[in-house]
Amino acid sequence: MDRTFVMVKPDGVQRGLIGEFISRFEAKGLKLVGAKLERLSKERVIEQYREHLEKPFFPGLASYIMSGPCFLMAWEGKDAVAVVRRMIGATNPAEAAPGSIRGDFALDIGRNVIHASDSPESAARELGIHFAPDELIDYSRIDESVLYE
Ligand code: IDP
Repeated sequence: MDRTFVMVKPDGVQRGLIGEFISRFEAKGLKLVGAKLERLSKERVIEQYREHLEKPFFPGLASYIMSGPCFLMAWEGKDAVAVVRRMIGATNPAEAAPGSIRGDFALDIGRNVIHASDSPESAARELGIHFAPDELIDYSRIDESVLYE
């Protein structure tokens, strides 16, 4: 089973969309193994988005992510990293497929409501940035016996 890091960005929190997004992942069959509401420090934003540090949009991205609380989650399931990336849709909401989260709930690349890790390596790195090991919970969900072959 994969684990992936997902974060409702401040615009998603302010717009009251946390529950909607959680419902989609739960309905898919993914298992929530960690969650918390937090304001990210500048250091944490730099670590999270270190590949974009030199990009012209980085200052705007950093102030957006620090503009209010984020809702941080860890989700587990078969191919969870790839599945969640498809569920959130393309980075630019204008190009995100209808039915995806960004396709259904956002318009602007600079306010795209949600983040999810883009590879298993990023997922491991990002979960390590945002969660202590004891904040990720191992447990079975009752429906696992019917979800998987
Ligand atoms: P991702 O979030 O789909 O993985 P990345 O290319 O890793 O996309 O970009 C990280 C975040 O940086 C995006 O989700 C978006 O919030 C922001 N971003 C990326 N490109 C732009 C841009 O051209 N203008 C403003 N913000 C951008």
